[in-house]
This record gives sequence, structure tokens and C-alpha cells, in this order.
Amino acid sequence: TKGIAALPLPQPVKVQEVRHTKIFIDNEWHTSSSGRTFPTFNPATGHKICDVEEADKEDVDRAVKAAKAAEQRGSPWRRMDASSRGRLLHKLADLMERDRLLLATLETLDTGKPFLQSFFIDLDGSIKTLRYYAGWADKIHGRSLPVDESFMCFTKHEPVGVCGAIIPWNFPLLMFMWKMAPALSCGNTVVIKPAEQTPLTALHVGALIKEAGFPPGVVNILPGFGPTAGAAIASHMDVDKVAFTGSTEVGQLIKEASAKSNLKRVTLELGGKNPCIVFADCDLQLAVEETQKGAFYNQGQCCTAASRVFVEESIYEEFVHRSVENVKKIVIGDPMDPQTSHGPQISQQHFDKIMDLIESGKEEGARLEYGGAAVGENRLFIQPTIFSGVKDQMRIAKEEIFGPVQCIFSFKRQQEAIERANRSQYGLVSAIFTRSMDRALSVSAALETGTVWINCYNALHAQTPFGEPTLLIRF
Ligand code: TXE
Repeated sequence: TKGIAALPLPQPVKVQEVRHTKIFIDNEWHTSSSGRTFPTFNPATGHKICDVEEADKEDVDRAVKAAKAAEQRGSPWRRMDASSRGRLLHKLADLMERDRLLLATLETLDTGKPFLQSFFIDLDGSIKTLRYYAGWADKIHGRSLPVDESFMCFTKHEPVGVCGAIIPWNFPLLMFMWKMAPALSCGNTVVIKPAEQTPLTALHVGALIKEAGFPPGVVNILPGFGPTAGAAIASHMDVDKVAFTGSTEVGQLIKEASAKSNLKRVTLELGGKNPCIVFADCDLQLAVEETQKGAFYNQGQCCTAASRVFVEESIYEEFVHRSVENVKKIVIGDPMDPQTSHGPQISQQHFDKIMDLIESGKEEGARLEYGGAAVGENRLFIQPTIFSGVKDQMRIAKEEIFGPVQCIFSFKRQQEAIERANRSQYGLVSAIFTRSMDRALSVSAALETGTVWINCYNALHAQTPFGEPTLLIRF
């Protein structure tokens, strides 16, 4: 972030006790119907942070009832002026700014992501998302249509109703805001389930929702597990829409649950195996740094991770050499330490999946240029790992690793690079590195992905779509 070096760095706050650990329904805190709780852990130490109430189907039923009552015609929320809805979203953004240090600390405790990244990226993105959609609240309008004969026709936009949101653990707060802010801006009500690994920031936001003055039932937050609370949201007859970010397998279950219940609308954001194409005429150091940022940011736990880097043959050796030099700047350590740029993976299960894929890369004959091992015993830290000489049929070339592994491929011709980049079942984002804007534009038109970044990576803004065809150019 420009200029931060000159400012005193923000510091994490001491969290003696986590204040909000219950289920949030109708602006009140509830214990679970089943009486069960579950622990949430700090992945950097393995220590339990606290126990959280475990929502299940009965709690989801209660929350949906509250959300449905809150969105009925004539309710305070439905009668509220659109501009007042916008003001409430701005108020929530103000409260998140006030509690920014605490929210960033909780996010780091629960996810293991470096504190400064939580503070400058997750919190910044969350607050900007709220403000962006606050601005939309009174600017959503229909059209008048010039129909034949003597009729007058105009269209209106109405809220969908109760919106379910199922959130992953890699960006707990940001994904919550991406789903909640547009839903509230349009006058819907929300029932959200944070990931079981990372419920804490969402619960703190529950308290801020109440403080901001949202009417009861507009936002309901249910910590709990996928096959129980998550599945109950996806198959609920009174949930009108569900938005999900997570694995492809669970995405399929969500669509199925929708089809078998009330055919609720479904929005899915699933995995990625995102290609970068690096041409010989690029700014080489920029390409090295950006592709590496793309591969290792958030310990590689990003659906946008730059996991397939195709480099033109004539600069291949130099690119690999510089990538290995550059990766040495990454500092692994305590995520609360401002020096740290690389924290632990989220869980033992996820750690094991990544290590298995790293082993498969070695066995299948990719060249391990750097890393490839765990750091510390019985810990969840993995060295940033670089493989060169990767071939398209290897597992590391095809499967979403969701860990700190950069795979570097070599190509000879532009058309070959395009075809290989497109040869994937995924299609979320891609990137092109070249000094020729002509080439960048023609290659971007041939890439079958949503966002295409040109001479940049992970350039995400509240104003841009995500996963929709979008071109973003660094100039
Ligand atoms: O995902 P799950 P997991 C990918 C990534 C990762 C893999 C597995 O490749 O390695 O998925 O991660 C809830 N009905 N991504 O196991 O299980 C769950 O409680 C309803 C990509 O964490 O899909 C959590 O809230 N909900 C991704 C959410 O779904 C269910 C981010 C995601 O968990 C459910 C995360 C069910 N039956 C993982 N089962 C991205 N696109 O950024 C689970 N859930």
C-alpha cells in the first residue's frame, strides 16, 4: 500500500476473551437448540481460541423465520427509504472502521493470515465493499419500455427476499461483505453461515449490525458446519436465493439442494487453476513479482491463485532464476508480527492435501526449485514452493492446490500458450505480461476466463465484477 512505510504500523490488539460466540438471530444472541458448541483454533499455534455455539437445522429454521418476517411488505425494513438503507450500510462501515484493529486481530487469530494483510487488505476491502453498495441503494431503478400501441410499460426491481450466504475460511470477512452488502443494498434480508474454521469476525459484525440500527431479522448469523447448518440453508423452502463460495463438490450439492427444494436462485464461486502467460517482451521483474504475489498471497489459499505460469522459452531460465531469488524475500513466522508475510495453512486436513500434491509433483518429475517442505514440527506452515519443468498432465498442473505452490511451464508459440491456458475445467481469472498492448488485447480475447489482468495480479476493487468477463490493465 502506497505510503504506509512512512506511517506508524497498526498493531494487533490484545484479545483476552472473545466477546461474541453465540448465534445471532433477530438482533439477539442465542445458544444453540442442540446445546452443542464447537471450538475454533488459532492455526499458527494450534491452540483453541474459544468455543462457539453450533447452529443446526432448528436454528436455521428460526433464523429464516426472522429473516422472512423482516422482509415482508409493510415491515420496517421494507418501508425504509432506499437512501436510509444506504445510510445504514455507511454506518456499519463506520463501525467497522472504528473496530478495524480488533477485527483485523480476530481475522488473523482465526485464519493465520499476516496481521498487516488482514488490516490493509481484508478490512480495507470489506469497508470499501460496504461503502460501494451503500451508494447503490438509491440508484437501482427500472426502465420504461416503448411498447407498441397505447400502453405504458415500466419495469421495477424488487428484493428477492431471504438470501442465504455460505462463506469459506480463506477471506471470512471479505466474503461475508461481498455477499451481504449487495443483498442489503437491494432491500433483502440475510441468513449467513460463516465457515466452521473462522466464525469470529462474522460474529463481531453481528454486534455492529445491531449497533448500526438495522431492524431485527435483517441479518442473522449462524456459526456451524456445512452438512448440517449449511445444507439446511441450501434446502430451505423459505430461502429465496443462496450465494456460496467454496469447493466445486459442495457447489454441486448446493445446486442439487436448490433443485430438490424450492428452486431457489443460486450463485456459486468455486475453484480456480488460473493461468498467467509471460511473454519475452514483458517487464521481467514486474512479471516475476506479480506472478509470485499471485501464487503465494494468503498462503496460496485463493481461488484466484496464480497456479499455472506459462513463460516464453527464451526468458524461461531467467524467469525461474529470478523467481527463486524473489521468493527468498518472503518471511515465514508469527502472523501477528508485522515482519511476517507468510503464515500457516488453515488446518491439518488442508496442510495434508497440499503436502500430498507437493509430493506428487516431485514424483511425477517436476523440478523442485525452492521449498517443498513443512516448517517446524507439528505445525501448519509450508515453505513457498516453486516447481519448474511442469508438464500439463501432472497433478500439480491440473488440480487446485490451494496452497503456496508455484508451477512454471515453458511455451514456444503464442497460440500454443493460449490453447494450454484454456485447457482446464476452471475459468476464473488469468493474467498476461507483455509490453505490447496489441498482443495483450488479442490474447485476452482468446482466454476463456472471467477477469483478465494485464501486467498485474490480484488487482481487486469494490467497483469491478469478479469472475465476469473483465479486463484490468496496469498502466
Ligand atoms: O470447502 P467447502 P473446504 C476449495 C479449495 C479447498 C477445497 C476444500 O480447493 O482446498 O475447496 O475446502 C460449507 N452444504 N475452496 O473443505 O467444504 C462449509 O461449512 C452446505 C475454494 O473448506 O466447500 C463452508 O462454510 N454448505 C474456495 C463452505 O461450505 C456446506 C474457498 C466452504 O467449505 C456443505 C474454500 C454442505 N453440504 C475452498 N459442506 C474459494 N473459491 O475461494 C460444506 N459447506
